[in-house]
Amino acid sequence: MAISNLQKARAAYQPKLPKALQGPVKAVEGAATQSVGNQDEIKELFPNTYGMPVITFEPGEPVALPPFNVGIILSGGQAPGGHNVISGLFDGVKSLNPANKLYGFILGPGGLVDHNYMEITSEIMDQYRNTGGFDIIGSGRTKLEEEDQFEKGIQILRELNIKALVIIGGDDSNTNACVLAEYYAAKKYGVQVIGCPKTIDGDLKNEQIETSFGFDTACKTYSELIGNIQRDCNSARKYWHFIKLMGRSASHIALECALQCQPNICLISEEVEAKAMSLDDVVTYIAEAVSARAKDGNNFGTVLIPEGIIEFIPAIKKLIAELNDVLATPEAQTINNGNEQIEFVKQHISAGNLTTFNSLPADVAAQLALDRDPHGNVQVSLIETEKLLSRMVADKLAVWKKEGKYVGKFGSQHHFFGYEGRCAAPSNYDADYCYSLGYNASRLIANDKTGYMSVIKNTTAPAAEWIAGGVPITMMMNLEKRNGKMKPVIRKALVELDGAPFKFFAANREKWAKETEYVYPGPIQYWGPTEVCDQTTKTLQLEQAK
Ligand code: FBP
Repeated sequence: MAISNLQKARAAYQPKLPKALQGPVKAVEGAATQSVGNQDEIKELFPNTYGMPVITFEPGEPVALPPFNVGIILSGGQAPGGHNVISGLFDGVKSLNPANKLYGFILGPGGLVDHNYMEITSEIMDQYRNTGGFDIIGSGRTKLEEEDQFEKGIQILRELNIKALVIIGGDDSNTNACVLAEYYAAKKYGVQVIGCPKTIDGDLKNEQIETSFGFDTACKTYSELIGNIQRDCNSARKYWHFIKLMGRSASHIALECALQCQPNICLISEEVEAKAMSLDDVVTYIAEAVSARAKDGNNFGTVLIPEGIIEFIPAIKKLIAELNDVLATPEAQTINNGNEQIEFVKQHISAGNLTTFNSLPADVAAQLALDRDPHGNVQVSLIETEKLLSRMVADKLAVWKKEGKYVGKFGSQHHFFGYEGRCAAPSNYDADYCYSLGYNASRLIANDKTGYMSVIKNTTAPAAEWIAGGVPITMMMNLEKRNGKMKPVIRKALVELDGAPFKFFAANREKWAKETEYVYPGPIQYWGPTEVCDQTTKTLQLEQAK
């Protein structure tokens, strides 16, 4: 494989580990846990894995273990640092016994079901250390939820003599990991399942999980690009740039990029919902800021748009909820033509929702009525909200111009940053965090844990002071409607409007809207002063500020 000089230099980087993981460990158990919601129902659904204690690792005595094998799956969207979770796990299992083997299932959970796997040897592993991407074994979005899939899985796990399976994924994939752990525990199959918190979206976090990996690097990559655009914008002074940012539901990415770049406008979906804003309210909000800047002669600016915003506009949210139910009916499942599907939903939704549906531009309405991803989510990355909003803002400004209320010139450019950041080479933070998550997973396995997520805490401190351990996945669950049925799922962490990151943004945004106070963060740095290279996200820093 041909590699760049940066990749060569990066391959030599030895990620840092928390002190507790630098030698043999002992597992210290906390109190019994409860799920975040629907406790009776979750307890009944997960009788073997409910209520387990939080685990913290502390330095312990060496224990000789017989050799064992481990399987690993990368699930869902790519996130920077996935290869480091695997290298941490690889080094962790080898440190317990050099005869231990690590098998990777190819192209996501489907690889387990289809028995498609490879052994990850040290020669293979060394080519991927500290690199971005998931290409070592690939990823996929197959949903693991049927008994038949679990049974096919156990066949290959037994054949390869695998003691534990590590699933690296977001909230949906870790929900599946939890269901699989329970199933194997109930059947007494003797295979453990451990989860790892991944997603650039940053929405798999809670009291126990500080951040999902990849969020740091992805936001820094987008912020570099936004900063470059802002510099262009401030140089040419002729365009408004509408920049959509990934993050299927939560607006963590948009908020973090706003904190880093100080754009003129950043929409936060959670606020749009809380204020019950309509699409027209959102458009008016942007148009007013454009108009105010035009009065100062500034016919340029930046608008950050979280990709999931459309789902948070209350009327559209209501429409999507009904569309989800309609699309989950057996009758809808038999339709495989886009136009027929749109006609079908139009005939089956309530009058109120039909009015909302018909009021949307045809391309947006069509996307909402088309197929969901395997986890039942609207594929928001396919909806061109940046173009929709700029078109609507232009229309509004044209009306205001006629009325003499707007004096400027409005030219727009559109961008969508998502795939640009998901496979970036991990920042030092993600390189260390991910390696620690993987290494830590090997210790959870060695301690015979199942149904746990690998967690590393206190990560705004130097890596040596990070706290390693495990959290029962059932603790994060509640019941939510998916594909028309109530299902146990991990509760998604949305932006908290009373949280420190949003409050900081809200306290500054009026100034940023009017003035041109752009920050240009520049590219991720790997070598140099620690304040340049090793700082994590502003979100985490604000959340953890004492
Ligand atoms: P995960 O939650 O699986 O990590 O994926 C998140 C994400 O990157 C979203 O930001 C985006 O909406 C979606 O994946 C895009 O999905 P796809 O990779 O299937 O195009």
